[in-house]
Amino acid sequence: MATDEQKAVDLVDIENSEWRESLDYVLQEQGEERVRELLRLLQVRAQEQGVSIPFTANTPYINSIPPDKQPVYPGNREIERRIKSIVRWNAMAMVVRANRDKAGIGGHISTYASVATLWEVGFNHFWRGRTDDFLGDMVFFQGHAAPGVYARAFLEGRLSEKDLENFRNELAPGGGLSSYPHPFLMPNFWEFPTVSMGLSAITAIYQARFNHYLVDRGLRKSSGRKVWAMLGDGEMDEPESLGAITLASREQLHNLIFVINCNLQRLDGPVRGNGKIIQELEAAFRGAGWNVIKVIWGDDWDRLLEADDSGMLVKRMDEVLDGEMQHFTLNNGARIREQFFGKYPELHKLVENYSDEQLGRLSRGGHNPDKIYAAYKAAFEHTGSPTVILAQTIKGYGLGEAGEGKNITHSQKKLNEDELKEFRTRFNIPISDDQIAEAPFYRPADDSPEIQYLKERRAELGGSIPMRFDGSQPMACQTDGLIREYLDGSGDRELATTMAFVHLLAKLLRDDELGKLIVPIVPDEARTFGMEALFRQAGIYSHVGQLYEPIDKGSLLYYNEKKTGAILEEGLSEAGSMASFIAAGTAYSNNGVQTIPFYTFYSMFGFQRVGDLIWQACDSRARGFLIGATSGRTTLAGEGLQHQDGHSHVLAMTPTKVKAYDPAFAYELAVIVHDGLTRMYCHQEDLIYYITVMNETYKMPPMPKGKDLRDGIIKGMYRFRPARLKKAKAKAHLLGSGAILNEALKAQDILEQDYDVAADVWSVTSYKELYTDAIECERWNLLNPQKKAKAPYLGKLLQNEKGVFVAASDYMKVLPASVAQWFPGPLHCLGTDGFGRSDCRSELRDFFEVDARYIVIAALKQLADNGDVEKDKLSQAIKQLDINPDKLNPHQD
Ligand SMILES: Cc1ncc(C[n+]2csc(CCOP(=O)(O)OP(=O)(O)O)c2C)c(N)n1
Ligand SMILES: [Mg+2]
Repeated sequence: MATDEQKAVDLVDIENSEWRESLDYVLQEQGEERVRELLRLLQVRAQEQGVSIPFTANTPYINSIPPDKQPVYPGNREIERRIKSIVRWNAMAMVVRANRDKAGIGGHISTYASVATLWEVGFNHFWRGRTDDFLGDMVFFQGHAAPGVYARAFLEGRLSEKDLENFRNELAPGGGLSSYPHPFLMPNFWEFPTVSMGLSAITAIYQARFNHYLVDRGLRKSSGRKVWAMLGDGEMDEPESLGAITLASREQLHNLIFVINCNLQRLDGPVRGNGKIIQELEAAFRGAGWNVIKVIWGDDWDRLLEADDSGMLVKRMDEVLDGEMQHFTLNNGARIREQFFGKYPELHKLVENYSDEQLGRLSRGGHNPDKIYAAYKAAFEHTGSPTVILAQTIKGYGLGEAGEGKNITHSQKKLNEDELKEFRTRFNIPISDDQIAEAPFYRPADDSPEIQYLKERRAELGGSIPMRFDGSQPMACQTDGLIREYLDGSGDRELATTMAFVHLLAKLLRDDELGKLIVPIVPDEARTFGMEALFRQAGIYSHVGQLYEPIDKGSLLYYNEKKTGAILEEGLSEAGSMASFIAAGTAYSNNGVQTIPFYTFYSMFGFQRVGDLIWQACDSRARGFLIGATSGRTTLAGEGLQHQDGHSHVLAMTPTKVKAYDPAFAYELAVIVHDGLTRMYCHQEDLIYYITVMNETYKMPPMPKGKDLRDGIIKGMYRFRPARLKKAKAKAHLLGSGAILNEALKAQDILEQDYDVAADVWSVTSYKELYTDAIECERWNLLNPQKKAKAPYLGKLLQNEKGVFVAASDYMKVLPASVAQWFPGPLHCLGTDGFGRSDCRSELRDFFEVDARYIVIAALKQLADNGDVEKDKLSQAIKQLDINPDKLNPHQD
């Protein structure tokens, strides 16, 4: 006899199945939209009755595309499987062999092992190469799975066996393959550097947006190209990975597809052992407005889901933790039965006719070509928003005991003979037992079905990828006229170098030739830099134009958004702005359009905040101008510790492709920008110009007459104002940079008028240039002792100079100190080491000891040390100049 309780349970079951059947019926008779409408009505009804429905951004832990919605797979599955197996083998063998020959050389096996199917479906059916009339898709490959890309290029005949042998052996005779995707190292192969985790996602988003920008600005035709970012699940923890996803949906980037390889593991262990990374990412992306497609289970699970009337299978799928899933690898059927299905009697029964072996073979969606193809096709065809595909895979798939699904798998680089045999047998590679220990590479003959098929597929899709193009055309170098006016100075008008820069940028934007190529980028700081005049002139880019009337429409400088706008106003995102800089700076290669980015930012939030993206920009061979505005630790008054930049020029020393300048005057700035345009866009050099500009206003002098100083400005130093005192008892040289050059000029007056010391004032525009030139000469001299020694520019410039040297800048002392050894006499460095303070310029310059008074006493000190002036003079000067020797030490206090 059924108890009351049992009756209630039965009733619930009946009710459940009635509701389900009704839904199935409506779906069948009236379609999806009607189902959605009814669910919406039910939700409203429930809410009206006070039933609160908990928020969930998640869908059940099953595939988003049901089996009956899967398209027919268009390829030859059997041959594709063979090709994939061979690529797997060679990718693994590359790493094993590299580490056998050179212990500790590194490389990764397990990541490619997990993504192989995801990538092969892309290679065979989706990713289009560049042709004469199509730019090709942009594919960002997960960096440490690079061996798989090399292994495929080997089958295509693009790489030789020798190349593969020299994986991670780049300095071998004839060169080798770089560890990861680096356009700097393999400029004809890799397009996107991806191995600084997190940067792929954000740079891919901005590349996708920049593709729209170019079309909207009329710089190229719409092409339908897609941007595919192949990412890792662990990688999604980086803030840059998720940091820009709302931009992608806001901008409706349906040209963007993320594929996240959810092997549930990162380097040390599970990504979310106690949770579910796929569900977590689904919620984040759905919440951000993306189209989310989950590819979790392989097709053998479809039959189980179909057979399960209890709903318990989905329940179990929903609750199983990623940490548990790691146990459910191949050969682990008994455990799967016990721990996955065994939890509920209904499920245990569901698989009672399955052998352990069958359970072990139940596959994940990310290893199933049908499921992947269906997801890719849906993503390809989706409109209105970007798509993310969350594909579940097994890390180290196929490695068996050597590492499949194990926590150590990420770092597994060696396979012993038995493990190699197991791998070979599993993937059916024709290598005999007596050869196996060598782990030879395997490439079927050119006329084999595999190679033929692979080549046909790539030919059909427009050719090999990845392939980096460098089709940019040198531009005409007619920019002289653009800078002429700045060489004459500002007369009585007081200007800051920032204002001069904005003026120059406006002028470039108006230029008939260059204007259309200029891409001003700014992270919500345009007004700070006085750039708002550009809003009206150039427009702020918005794909949809301006859908509202701006509040300041009546004013001259209103917030003018438009579809053809040139300015990328990135909001408060320096990382996003840098990603835009990379997109614009590499458009010459990726888009066949030589756009010229000018990214203007608070200099404090440049190198130290987005240094890795700047590093990546160099690897990407990006070209453009980085403008560090409001720079200088004492020149930016008021803002204090976290804003005052006295070190970006030190950080700018690090990436070799960055040229760094700290100009004092408008003409210097103009000459430097002109040089940048000439070298990057006329001569096609892969360089980035970092120029700091400041907000202190003063009269901009004309470029001194008599001799063209442009060469000195570019090389880093020239004499700006020679001593006027002809007969003096001592000589000093005062070096100044940026706004601090004015302090050197004041010091010159004081020294000459009050201390009978003649002083030359030099403008140092770039310590980095001086340093780079000097170390180049030194290196050459070291290696060529028989030849005539080369003298560094600095040495030549100062060879006839006598006296002492004092350098002062708004940056750290280490900057001038870096070139001290090439001076003909002692160099005293003044600079702004220490944390900034909120105060006025004069107080700050006293605090940091960089004003004219300190320059004077630094010169007198050295002259006193040399015996050229009496020691008393120095003590007198300290008093006369009102310097407090007991003041706070800016470096320590
Ligand atoms: C910024 C950064 N930090 C650390 C690393 C080192 N690293 C390389 S791969 C990796 C784990 C990646 O895990 P996941 O994204 O899940 O990729 P999988 O190998 O599992 O596919 C780490 C920590 C890196 N390359 N970049
Ligand atoms: Mg992972």
